[in-house]
Amino acid sequence: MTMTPSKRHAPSELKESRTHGLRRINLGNNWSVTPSTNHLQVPADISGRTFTAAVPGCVHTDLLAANAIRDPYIDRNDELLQWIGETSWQYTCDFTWQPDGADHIELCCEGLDTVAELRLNGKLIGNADNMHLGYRFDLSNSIRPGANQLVINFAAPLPYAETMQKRMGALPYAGTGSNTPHPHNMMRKMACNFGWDWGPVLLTAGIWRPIYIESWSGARIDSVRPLITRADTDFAAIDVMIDLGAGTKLEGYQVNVTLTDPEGKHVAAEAFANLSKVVDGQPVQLEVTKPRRWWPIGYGEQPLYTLTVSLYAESNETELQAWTRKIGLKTSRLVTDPDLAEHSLGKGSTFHIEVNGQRVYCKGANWIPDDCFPTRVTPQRYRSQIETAVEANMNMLRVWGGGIYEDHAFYEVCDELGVMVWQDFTMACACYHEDDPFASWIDAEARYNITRLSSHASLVLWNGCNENVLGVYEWSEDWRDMRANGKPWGLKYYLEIIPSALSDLDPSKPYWPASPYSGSPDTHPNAEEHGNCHIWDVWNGEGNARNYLSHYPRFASEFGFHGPPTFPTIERSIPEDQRYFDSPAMIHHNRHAGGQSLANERMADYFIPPDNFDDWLYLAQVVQARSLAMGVEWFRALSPWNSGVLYWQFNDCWPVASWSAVDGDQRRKPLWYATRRFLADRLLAIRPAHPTPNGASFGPLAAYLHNDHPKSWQGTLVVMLHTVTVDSPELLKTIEVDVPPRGSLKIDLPPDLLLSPDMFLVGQIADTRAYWWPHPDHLVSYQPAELSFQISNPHVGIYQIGINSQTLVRDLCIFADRLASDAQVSDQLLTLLPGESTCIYIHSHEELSESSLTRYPILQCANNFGLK
Ligand code: BMA
Repeated sequence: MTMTPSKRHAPSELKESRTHGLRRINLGNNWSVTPSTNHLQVPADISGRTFTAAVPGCVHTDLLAANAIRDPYIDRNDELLQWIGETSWQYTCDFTWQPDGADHIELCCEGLDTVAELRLNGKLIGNADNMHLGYRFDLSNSIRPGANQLVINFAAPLPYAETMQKRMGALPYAGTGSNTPHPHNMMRKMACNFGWDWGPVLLTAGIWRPIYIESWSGARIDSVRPLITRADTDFAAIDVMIDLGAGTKLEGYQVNVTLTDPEGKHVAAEAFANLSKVVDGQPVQLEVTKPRRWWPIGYGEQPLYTLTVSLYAESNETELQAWTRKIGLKTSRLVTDPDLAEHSLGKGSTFHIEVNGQRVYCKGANWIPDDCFPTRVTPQRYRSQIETAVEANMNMLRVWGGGIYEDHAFYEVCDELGVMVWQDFTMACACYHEDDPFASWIDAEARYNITRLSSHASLVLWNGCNENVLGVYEWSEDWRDMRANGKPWGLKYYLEIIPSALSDLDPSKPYWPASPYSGSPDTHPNAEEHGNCHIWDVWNGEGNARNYLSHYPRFASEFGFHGPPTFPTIERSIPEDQRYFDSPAMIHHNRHAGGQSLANERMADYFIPPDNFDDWLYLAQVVQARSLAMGVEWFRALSPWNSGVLYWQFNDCWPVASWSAVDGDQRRKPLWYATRRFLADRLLAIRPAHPTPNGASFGPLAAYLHNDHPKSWQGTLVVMLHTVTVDSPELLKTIEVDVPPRGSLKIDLPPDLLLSPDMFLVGQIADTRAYWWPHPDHLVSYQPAELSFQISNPHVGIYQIGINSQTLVRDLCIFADRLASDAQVSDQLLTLLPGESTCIYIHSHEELSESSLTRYPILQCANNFGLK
């Protein structure tokens, strides 16, 4: 039976519960998988074979573990594996089961990818058709004492999507980049599994989240939604909403709810003697005086309280089941008020996040599935990736809608570290049918995931979709036709179905229908004075990163610049003879429709693209980092008009040239190091005094200070005019500044500056520095860098490099990971003025050749790529 909302299976909270009444048998072992269709394309050495299956897992990772296929992340191997998505797969599990007299025996599947028929001992127990939904199937008529066999048949995803397209009618979709386009909008499977403009087509199948049997009698807690309705300085209130399992008897049971503080001290408790109140949707209300509130990182601490909901049989006070979760006391609000007064940038409406009533400046990036096969992303990997985001001074990640509703492991780290999460509902770059089965699928998955994730403190905003409103306004004729001619394209989900699910299940969190969106379906979704924007005309269209300066978004939730992965990641994925910028393998590992040639066009805005691969790699990474700095610093300069920057994209799902800061092997690209600087709490930037239209020359300049810090920022701002050839800077401005906490300031610079190609500006307040380079490098007469180094190896695995520069050196990088693939450098893209020194550290498990560290191409700087 397909899951209906009443049969909805409780999300994985129950996994942690230690219960007396409710018995759980994990079905994570003893699985095998075999191709179940005899398509001609199934290779002969695989056809008819049975492989050990990991659960949770998927077909690709099982075949890889058996060495039956080549690694799809290497070279162009993914092309050879397209048959997998056209094949049906049968998963089989043998298990033993002993009856325990329970009234209910249910199979719980937290994630099936995707269209599946389930049989126990040959009897049909149900079907599934949505990867984003959990299922619960009744086993009471099919399970038997002793040996049992569970078989799950997964339909081949690609033929299924194509059949749905024929049956229901084709609708526009996009996003697939240079991949063969497949209709990702025709089934409820992670869209990017169909290939995206940064990811390969690797259509897989499998049991991707835990699977287990639960048996119980009398009563069962299906899920708990702790909704924080108030979190003030003196007082917090929690409405604990308890959903009971279908078939629960109300009489004779009781729930007790307790809350303990981060030290384990009991702070609140309530009991419901009568479960019918729970069924009526009445909350168990908890109150906390003097709460320790949860804050985003940089705004306060992240204390986590422990909430426990226990189910008891009244007769003998036996605890039947317990649900436990760490929660944070916080409220969030999205403020979208119309502007009362005209601003120099226009008049529109605000878009900013408040946490506990305090406005928060959002700094971060978009998060995509961290692997094409999400089950490979372990809790440790989530932790290290999110720590890497925090280390780059990010306080927000947007979980993008072409992927998944993220795992608890992702959210738990964000809760702990204070990273705000913006979660999209998973609809991206497509029009969707609004009738069944889509309407019931999307309603069910929205309700399931709202319930599953509502307890996480880090979740501050729900968002309806990615670019679907933008598409019907702006994209090709077939897209625009949908809106122009009033055809259904999915707006009902963003304006009705999802808001109604949120109002039923979690009215405590804010919602926004789309990214981008301007507050009404009748206003252009990318209107910069309203709502949030995606700024893609720079990378995709007008090119030169200086064109970010023509934009003035209230909140930029996407914009990005491509850059290749790090060298060791290329080394792992691209054969040696293919390591040149436009080799077939390099082009293949860049799924953007513009491909590598677009990357070189963008490079030409700064440098003359070199033939030498080592130089090309360095310069392409520099271009990415500088371009994002151009945009992010400008948007921050526009604060408080602007209230957030989330660039595209934080991570990658395989080794690929993309817009990411961290590559597919989790290595930090130079952009990551630039990010740590341009997202620092205190930013000093030199930019034009006003938005500059594309292609126009910069008018007067200004120094901008954005103080994203709870203390005021005082000091002497000094702005000097330098030339790259002679070391005799000229003072342009000196002024005492006092920037209020969380405030910003603009200081105009002399309006009549004429900056020749060899000139640049340096602004400084104490240790915070800003540069303004008005001309492309290929016009600048850099002197060769004169550097001296003191290298020492103070501890095993740590190298210290003191660097002294007798000349200007720009964007110096030491690519130690070319010597040892795990080596990590403490800083990159260093710019030093004549006579300046700095010190960096390298961590490496392997021994490094100290003399190689300062030699080309390990060491690179932009000085070598100026005017020839
Ligand atoms: C936006 C995103 C993604 C895409 C990215 C780069 O459209 O929402 O769909 O990968 O730009 O093109």
